[in-house]
Amino acid sequence: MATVLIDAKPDPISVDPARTALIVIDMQRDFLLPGGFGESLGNDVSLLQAAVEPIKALLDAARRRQMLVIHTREGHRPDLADAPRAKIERGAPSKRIGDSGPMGRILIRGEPGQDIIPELYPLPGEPVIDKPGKGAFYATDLLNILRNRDIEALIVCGVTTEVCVHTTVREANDRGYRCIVPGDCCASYFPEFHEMGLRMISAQGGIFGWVSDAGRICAALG
Ligand code: C5J
Repeated sequence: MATVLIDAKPDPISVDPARTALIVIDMQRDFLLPGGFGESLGNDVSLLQAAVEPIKALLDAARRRQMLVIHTREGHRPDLADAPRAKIERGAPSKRIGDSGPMGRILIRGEPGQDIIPELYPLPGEPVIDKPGKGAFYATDLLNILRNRDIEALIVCGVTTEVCVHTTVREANDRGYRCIVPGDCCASYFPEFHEMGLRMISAQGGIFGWVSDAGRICAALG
């Protein structure tokens, strides 16, 4: 086992890259580009662009180390059978899940808007998890994939910090995974939620994870 030491808060953390997966959460057009789900909820989607370049660097480093790289996409069946009514009807968006927009039907699997942005597109062989909820473990086969690869630590990044990244890290922590969150590889429509979301993870001795950044993780992975 060749471990590497990643500088992080609250303490440096040692991981074996062969037993560590990089999970990139929901870097989809629907959240990052105008005309998608994020904008339909009244958000300034340009704020999420900050995470793209740091994630690219992290993807390069993880792929060089032949680590398991997993991508997730939030989205629903075209017939909306897996979309709770409470989710579809929540708030008063100008466009709702399933409605037609400039990138196809909003947050529907198979539509251009639901797919991952070209800059961070998965390579062949990298699992893509389609998830109906905010957490990547809910109603997906993520846990099976991690167990079959003997993964014990996760690097979790993507958007948004306080929603799908947080939910996934909390789910993973409860399942026994040590989670490292590179703060600059996450973003939110609410900068203050991003800041507080990261602080929540590493507070209290790392109550449900560690916080680092792309530079430190890439330096450790070499
Ligand atoms: C949201 C997500 N914010 N990917 N989804 O609804 O964080």
